[in-house]
Amino acid sequence: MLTRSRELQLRAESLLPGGVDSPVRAFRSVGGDPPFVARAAGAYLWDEDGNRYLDMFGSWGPMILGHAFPAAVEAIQAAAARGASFGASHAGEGDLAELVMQCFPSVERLRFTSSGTEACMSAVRLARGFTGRKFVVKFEGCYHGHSDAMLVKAGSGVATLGIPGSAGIPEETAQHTLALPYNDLAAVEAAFDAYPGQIACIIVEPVVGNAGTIAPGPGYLQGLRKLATEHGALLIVDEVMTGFRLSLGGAQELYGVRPDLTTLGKIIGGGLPCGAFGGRKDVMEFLAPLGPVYQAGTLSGNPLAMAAGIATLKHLMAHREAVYAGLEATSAAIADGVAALAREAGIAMTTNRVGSMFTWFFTDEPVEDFASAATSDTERFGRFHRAMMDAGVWLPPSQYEAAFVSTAIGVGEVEMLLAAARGALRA
Ligand code: KE4
Repeated sequence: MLTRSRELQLRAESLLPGGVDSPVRAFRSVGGDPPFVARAAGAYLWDEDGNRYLDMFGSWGPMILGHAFPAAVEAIQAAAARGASFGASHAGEGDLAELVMQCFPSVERLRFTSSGTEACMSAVRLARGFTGRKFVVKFEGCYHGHSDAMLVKAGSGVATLGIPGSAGIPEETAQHTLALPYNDLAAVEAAFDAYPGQIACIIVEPVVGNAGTIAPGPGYLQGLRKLATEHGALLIVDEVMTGFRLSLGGAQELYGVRPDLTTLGKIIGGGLPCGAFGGRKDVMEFLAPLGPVYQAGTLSGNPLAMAAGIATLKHLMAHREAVYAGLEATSAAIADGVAALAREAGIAMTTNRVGSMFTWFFTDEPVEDFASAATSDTERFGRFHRAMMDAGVWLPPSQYEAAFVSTAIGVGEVEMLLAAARGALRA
């Protein structure tokens, strides 16, 4: 007797490559069939067979307030009743932009997109247009969406599937992307020496989430800032994952670094399709219709996405202290609790956590870049993941992803997760 999820998986595989609309959802690196989600509320997902799971990936970051957050639901419903999309200016764009700029003082102008990929792709094009330079510096294991220039030694699903990059990207494109080791300032200095006056920008995940969680070393982000300024390149901080997550002002607030451009996504749309890029006014005004850099989108600034983002940010801003202190305490209890269980069981585990994003690496090495992340026993991670799923805890289905904690996760959920992990670590 097939489960309903299995039936739906078989149908999906006859319609969508791998049965999914995004590769990481396919559970390829952890094994087993992905359950099909029927509904979600608070800290939980329910699949089509009525099984309940504690959600530890929150739609890959957006659902920081948990699922079906009442204020967001009401805002989306009200906006839908006024029309789903206009393809014309409306007040919601300015309303959300004002909230974003209150959180990110470095953002003097911004533009909304429908995804983080679009935000990063557009920011890189803008940096190239503003500087007149071709080369882009990124870092191994970092993921900035799936635009051609960014899919060089990328993280997330690219690392999960163990593919070097992606087919379909001409060498002529990839050659202008310099992928360097993360947390290595000397490598960046050498790149500027090798390509004097030719590097348009550095784009960086200020806290890496797409190789699993990796924090910047002391002074690393400040070092990137200094090198970019010295060499006339723009610093793009990709806060698609960290924005509104690590603090209301993301990683740039936490680490005190001021980028030239910031990219945003995930939480900014409260679960609806939304991204944004913004920063220095003089740079952003190179964008059409003011300047020569073209960028556009049918659904950019979509009224429903704006409404969901506004409701989400308003709650985060109104309850800032309680939200981030609560996320810190809950995340520490979960991440450190499982780490302690692994120690007791004599299992090699390195735990990297910044705020409410974290990763348990099945390795005994410190994880400070993609090369060290790749020493992890991904087969062991797969066994752990499957056992946790069986126990009703849905972790991100890849060693090279971050787990995310929502404000809907309370003491009861922490206890349930630790009880599940006690057994799952022995799988
Ligand atoms: P999207 O195009 O998926 O909205 O955003 C791309 C992106 C850009 N920058 C960072 C730092 C990101 O983490 C992402 C997307 N993150 C992945 C999860 N690691 C999305 C999940 C997926 O690909 O299905």
